[in-house]
Formats: sequence, structure tokens, C-alpha cells
Amino acid sequence: MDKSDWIWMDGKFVPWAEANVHVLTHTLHYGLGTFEGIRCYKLVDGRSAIFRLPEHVRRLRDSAHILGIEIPFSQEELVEACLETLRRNRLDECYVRPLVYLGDGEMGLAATNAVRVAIAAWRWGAYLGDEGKQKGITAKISSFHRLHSNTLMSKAKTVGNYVNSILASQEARSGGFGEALMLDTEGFVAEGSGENLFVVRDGVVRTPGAHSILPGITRDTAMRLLRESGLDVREERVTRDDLYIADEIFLTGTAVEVTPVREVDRRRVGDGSPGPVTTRMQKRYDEVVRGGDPKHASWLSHL
Ligand code: PPE
Repeated sequence: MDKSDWIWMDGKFVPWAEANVHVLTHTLHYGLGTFEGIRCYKLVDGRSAIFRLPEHVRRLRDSAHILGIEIPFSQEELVEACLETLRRNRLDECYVRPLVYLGDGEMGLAATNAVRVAIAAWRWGAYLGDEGKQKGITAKISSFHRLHSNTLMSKAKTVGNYVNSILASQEARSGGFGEALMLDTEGFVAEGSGENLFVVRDGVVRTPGAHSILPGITRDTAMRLLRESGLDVREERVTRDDLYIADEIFLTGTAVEVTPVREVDRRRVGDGSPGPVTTRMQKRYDEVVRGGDPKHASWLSHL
């Protein structure tokens, strides 16, 4: 891991190696906590900016609200803390990880320990590998389902929800696949272990509705950019065999950005190489996050 110098903890900067917690930290035992994943890019004009920072902080606050956690910092304070963390670490391009968790003190489910917040940042390359990003990844429908919204709510990016993602990811990787695609409890396609999914056939782009998925900020960006380019984009149910007969499939997420899927369950997607909608989407996303399109300058928070 590419360490940086400082981690923001509850309003103060602490050296990376000293940013520790007690072993009885509540979230470590029970998983009630929330985090974000955000990227900062070096722009075409040489400056740096965090992509859609206020939207990520808003989702962090929404997640905490869903979980009944009161964050002791305002939206504005958290936005500024993220920017300050990157300035302080002199990072011009990196991944930003805010984490909201319950500290130590009491144990048990009824404990009301202090809410703590940390913000770390580090350099992070292609999430599913450079080759995957260029040529597409292989995927497998997971035997693990995405959780029903009455089990662990998917609109919150909850720490504990990632056990479900990790089980799916382990299963896929041990079977030699690049990523797991998960179905919802009704059997419809939901999302990847850490990404949202888009399917293209005959020029129509579809993505599962926000019932049992994390409604990704990259998903929102992709839907807007695709619609701007005149494509028909629909949020609707996607079945497993829709994936098998798709012309193109791609995944979106902060970490993964836009990554093509070239195979699902050992069935080739399209001709097995990234299709035109996917490659255009990749180029467009890269252009927008790097400040190459003034129309979307409002998505950039400059350091
Ligand atoms: N679904 C899930 C389950 C998910 O974890 C992510 C982000 C998304 C969709 C896409 O959301 P957004 O980043 O807002 O477009 N996954 C994070 C994974 C990081 C990790 O493995 O750690 C991310 O992309 O940062």
C-alpha cells in the first residue's frame, strides 16, 4: 500500500503510523459504521481536484443517518477536511477514504460510544488491474445474493455490508474469475461486489434500479454522460440471461472507474472485446474527471 504522511482523525492530523484505535473499538466487533471512496485527479490544466466530493460526503452523511449515527462534523467541515488531507499530504492524484465508526468504551449492541471520523488518502491504481481496464474482465454470477433492503440497507455504504461483497469476491476469484456479479433476493441482477453494472444491447443502455444496490455516484455520472450523448438509458430489471446476450457490459465505481466485462459465466460478451459504448464512456469519464469538459466543472472540488 502506498502510504501517505498524515491521516485526519477527529479534526486533527496524526502521522500514518500512529493513526490507531483500541481493539475494543465497537465497529471492529459489530460492523456498524460507514465509509466512502472518493478519487482525486490531476487535471489537464495541471491543478488537482476531487471528483464529486460534496455528493460523496452527502452519501456518507445519509449512510450515517440510515444507521442512526450522528456525525459530529457538518457537511462543510467534512468537505474541507478531505481537501485539507490531500493538501497536507501533497497528493495530486489519489483515493480518499473517510470512515465513520463507533469508538471504544462500552461493549454490546446497546452501547452508545463516541462517533469517530477518520480520513485517509493514498495512491491507488486500476482496481481490477490495468489489463482488465483495457481488455475487459471476466465475471461470474455469485452464489451469494445482494442483501434485501430489509436486511442491511444498500443505500448506506455500511462497513458490515462488505462481508457480503467479500464472500462473493472470494468465491469468484478462487474460481479464476475477475469479479463477482450479484443477484438480488428476487434473482435479478443487482451489482458487482464493489461496482454498479450497465448492459448495452441494440443501442439501449440498461442498469438495475436502486432497490438493492449502492446507488453509485459513478453510476449517476455515467447515466448523465450517456444521456447527454443521446443514448437511451433505462433503470430497469436486468436478468442473468440479459447479461449472456448483451452486446456490451461495463462496471462503474469510484475505484474501478469504467471497466468492461468481456465474459460472464464463461460466455463471451459481444465479440469479447470492449464495445463502442463502453470505450466512449471510458474516454468521456476520463475527460470529465480530469477537467477536460467545462460543462461539468461543477463536479470538481479544487485542492
Ligand atoms: N456498489 C458497491 C457495492 C460499491 O462498493 C461501490 C463502490 C459502488 C457500487 C459504486 O459506487 P460509487 O463509487 O459511488 O460509484 N465501491 C468502492 C470499493 C472500494 C473498495 O474495494 O474498498 C469504490 O469504488 O470506492
